[in-house]
Amino acid sequence: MGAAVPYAIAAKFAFPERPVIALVGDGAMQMNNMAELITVAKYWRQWDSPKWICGVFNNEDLNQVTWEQRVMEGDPKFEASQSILDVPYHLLAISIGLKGIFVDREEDVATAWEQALASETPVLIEFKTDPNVPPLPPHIKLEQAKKFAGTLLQGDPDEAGIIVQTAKQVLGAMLPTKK
Ligand SMILES: Cc1ncc(C[n+]2csc(CCOP(=O)(O)OP(=O)(O)O)c2C)c(N)n1
Ligand SMILES: [Mg+2]
Repeated sequence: MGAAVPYAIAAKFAFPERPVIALVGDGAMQMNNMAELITVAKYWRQWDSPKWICGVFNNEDLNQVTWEQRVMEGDPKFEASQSILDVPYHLLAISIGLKGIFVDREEDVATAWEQALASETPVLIEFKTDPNVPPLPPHIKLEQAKKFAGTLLQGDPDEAGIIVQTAKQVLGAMLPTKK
């Protein structure tokens, strides 16, 4: 965590003519990547191409760890350590002279990337994402399923959303999709 924006800046200095894309969680943004956007604002005009994009996934959660705790330990989400502030990352980008795009609808995702890749200024795209979508691996071990079920039985603060999203994923994997 915290490496994506500094690494993307380093990559751009090494290959300024190439597009560079950093994909960052909101927790990692708050850790230190937000501060490094200021470095982008300071130097981007020196780059041969301005194409530098930061995609931020705003789920207001340290989600990987929240799910590790649910599935590996059987512990419900511990809000005091896991929930994080809803920060308007795209507005921060705009306030320091970068382009900021906010996306909270699936149908706007493709247009946002098209705009970002065509931009003459570095861009931050903020994607509002759902922390209750379970990161289900293709093969679930019995132990993981038991811990997950145990978490729900104990009462997770996000239980309703988790059940809906789990059902969607499981059904989505079984039902035929349009090719
Ligand atoms: C420097 C550092 N501190 C802590 C961790 C442990 N860790 C792994 S994922 C994670 C949460 C990440 O949250 P976020 O960036 O919001 O991404 P999300 O999982 O929500 O997509 C943490 C704390 C880490 N990998 N690196
Ligand atoms: Mg997050």
